[in-house]
Amino acid sequence: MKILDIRVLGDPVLRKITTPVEAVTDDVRALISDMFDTMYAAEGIGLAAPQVGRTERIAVMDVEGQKFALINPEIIESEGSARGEEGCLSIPDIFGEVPRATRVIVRAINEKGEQIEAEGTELLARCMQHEIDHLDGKLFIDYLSMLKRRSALSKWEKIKEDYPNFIRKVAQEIRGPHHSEGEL
Ligand code: K1U
Ligand code: ZN
Repeated sequence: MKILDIRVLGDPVLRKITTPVEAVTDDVRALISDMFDTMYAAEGIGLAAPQVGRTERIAVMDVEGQKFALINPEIIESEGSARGEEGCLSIPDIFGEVPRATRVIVRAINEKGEQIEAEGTELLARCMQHEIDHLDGKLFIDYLSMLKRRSALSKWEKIKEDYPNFIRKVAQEIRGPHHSEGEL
């Protein structure tokens, strides 16, 4: 189990466009495993590689038990639109309403190197879009109106002092599919 540092708003890595993964190697699988550990420790429902300082096109998510590691994901179908509140592990304590498609189909490669098509609706669809945005250097605050974005950024100016060098250290907690509550 390895918990990685999370990069927060202001770290240039969050604005980089990621590089497609050419082969699903043991190193890629190790990164995916560390990303899941980090996501569970941070109590998130998703995590993208730039959030842990990496530039590979990889995201993980676990939304109500629907768990995916998506390598080189792309949205191939989307429908509907709904506004919903989002947060981001890289912008702690800031929230905002973002319009997203309510159903998407994502084509990706899984940890075994197989091509998959995953359907997401509601929160899973939202999470898939949020994570794929991270892989394109986009953050949920980019969707806010100028007024709301300004207010979010001015709040962030104070909060960011808690994260020297744009690094968020995540405390190790036991959570996730392999551990039951109360287990040490
Ligand atoms: O990528 C990330 O920063 C993770 C982020 C993903 C996300 C949050 C909300 C909507 C869509 C995608 C989080 O997991 S932040 C944690 C969080 O806000 C949350 C946790 C449980 C249920 C719903 C949201
Ligand atoms: Zn995020």
